[in-house]
This record gives sequence, C-alpha cells and structure tokens, in this order.
Amino acid sequence: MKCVTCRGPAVIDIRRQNANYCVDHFFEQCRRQVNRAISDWDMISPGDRVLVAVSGGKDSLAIWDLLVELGHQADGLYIGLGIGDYSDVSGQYAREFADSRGLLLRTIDLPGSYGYDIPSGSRAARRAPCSACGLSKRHLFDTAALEGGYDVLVTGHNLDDEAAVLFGNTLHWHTEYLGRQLPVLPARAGFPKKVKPLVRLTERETAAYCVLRGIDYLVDECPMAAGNRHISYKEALNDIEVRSPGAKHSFYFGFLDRAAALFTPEADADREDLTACTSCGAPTTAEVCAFCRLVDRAGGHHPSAVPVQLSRGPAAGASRRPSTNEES
Ligand code: Q46
Ligand code: ZN
Ligand code: ZN
Repeated sequence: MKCVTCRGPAVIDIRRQNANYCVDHFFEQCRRQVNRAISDWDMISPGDRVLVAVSGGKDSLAIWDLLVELGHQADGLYIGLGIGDYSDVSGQYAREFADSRGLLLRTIDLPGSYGYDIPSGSRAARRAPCSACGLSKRHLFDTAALEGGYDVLVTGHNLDDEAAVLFGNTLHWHTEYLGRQLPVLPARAGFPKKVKPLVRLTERETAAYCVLRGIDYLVDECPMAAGNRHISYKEALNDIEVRSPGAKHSFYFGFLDRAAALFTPEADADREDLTACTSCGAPTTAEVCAFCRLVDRAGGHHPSAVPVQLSRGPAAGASRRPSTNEES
C-alpha cells in the first residue's frame, strides 16, 4: 500500500477517496479537509477567539489539535457530567492534552456547581439520559462561550455523526431539525456562533489522527449511550458504506447542497418567538428555559458565581499556573 502523494509506505486507506496516505500526508490531508470546511462555510476568521467543546474523546481532541496546528487561538471547555468513572477518566484525558500543550482548559463541574449529575438528574427529571445531557451541555457551552467573549464555539461532530443525525431526522421527517442541521449556525441574540470543522473527516480518520499524533483519548463509550438510536443509525450507515464507499459523504453533502435550504424557513420560524428566561436570561420560547426547568426537576440549583474553572497546563519546560475561578 503506497501513499498517493509520495509513493512511500502508506498507513491508512481512505476508500471514499480511493487513496492511501503515509503519516505526513495523512496529517496534511486532515488539515486540508478542516481548512476546507472552515473556508467553505466561513467558520473561523483570522484572529477569532475560539472555544472548543472538549469531551476527552478522539474527535474533540483531534479538532482542538488541528485548530492549534492551523494557527487558531483555541481554548477548551470540558464539562464534568458526573457519569461515574467515565467522567473522571474523560476529564483526565482532556487535562492531559491541555497540559502537554500549554493550552487553556476551562472546566465546569455539573454536580459541584449545579447540584445534579446526568444519571440521577435525568431519572429525577424523567428524561432520557442523553436528552438531559445534551440539553445541559448545549446550555453550558453556549453560556460559557458568550460569557467568555469567544467569537465561535467549535464542536467535534464528524461526518459519521452528521450523517447519522441526518439519517434519523430524515427517517422521522423532523423537518424543523433538518433546517438547523448545518455545519455553521451564525451567532444570534443569546447564542454564540457554532461550527463543526470536522464534517469532512470520518471518525475512523479522527481516531487514526489521534493515534498517529500520539494523542491519548478515552476510547470507551459513555455507559449511558446504550439504546441510543444514534448508534444504530451509525451502524446502518456503516453497513451501506462498506458496500458503497462514499455513501455517507454524498448523503450528507448532497443534503447540504440540494435540500437543507428547503427546510431553513421552518427552522427560522421556530426561533422567532424567543424571549429571555426569567431565571437565567437564556433565550427560550417559554417563561423559564428548558435548562432551568431541568435543573429544578433534577433537584439541582443554580450557582451564585460563574462556575467556570480555568487551568493552563505547563507545556514542556513551562511552570504551572494554579487553577482559578476568576475569568481571565
Ligand atoms: S455523554 Fe451524554 Fe453522550 Fe453519554 S449521556 Fe448520552 S449525550 S452518550 S455524547
Ligand atoms: Zn506520503
Ligand atoms: Zn434559564
């Protein structure tokens, strides 16, 4: 197997491109795909302050690494969800990555600051764990990006994620979601600009990128993911991809090119009636936003001070700055 660029020994084949790459040209390929996503959709401008939503998994660490490699000023935000060992270990991977590169990692501890964790909070609130978790993460990432003065919030959604969500939304014709399933959502009152620069790479490629770059990440699936339909959609698409390489790519990018705009009026109309939550000020269609209602039902509370902790680990040779709960 030879690299398509230099004819040296290849370490990975990418069937949808009918191409193999050596280590260096695979890195170059990953950077090129991320750069292309950023420029095609105007995701990040030079000098933007970027906040990366970091889980400790391969995708979020790969995109954080790629953005820094591409010269962007990117901090990370990790949310401790209180999902037992899974959260403890994922937090360690996020901190180790930041420490090894001297990057700024912000952290929010959900149980410590809001008084509930995902397993017990979702039970008390009678919500599926991933629903309570997704709602909590969206609210906290959005709020932290706005309060931290960031220009853009980056998430590590890759092509497999986006194709699987598209598959589910199409299967059930959730047209209001289809109109919002874009790689960029512009900033609006109460929401930061949100972008997904990994949409041109699959999760196999982000995993290979981490392994080849020496990035340690949490391989285990979240224990609360069992029964999540998203996983079965991914498996179905993987089966199709084996027989028809490139199917995921053409499904997702064909949707963006030819169909997404048909659904945006419905998605936009959904968002016209937003007012400020009387409890936290976040945009909502009700008097109190879904996050504040979740906190109440989960038996939690709202923190009196900004709950974001900052830490910048030492790069090689640098001295560690102690964590602080003050905004920089
Ligand atoms: S962390 Fe949260 Fe995921 Fe775990 S509970 Fe579900 S949504 S599966 S990305
Ligand atoms: Zn090569
Ligand atoms: Zn609220």
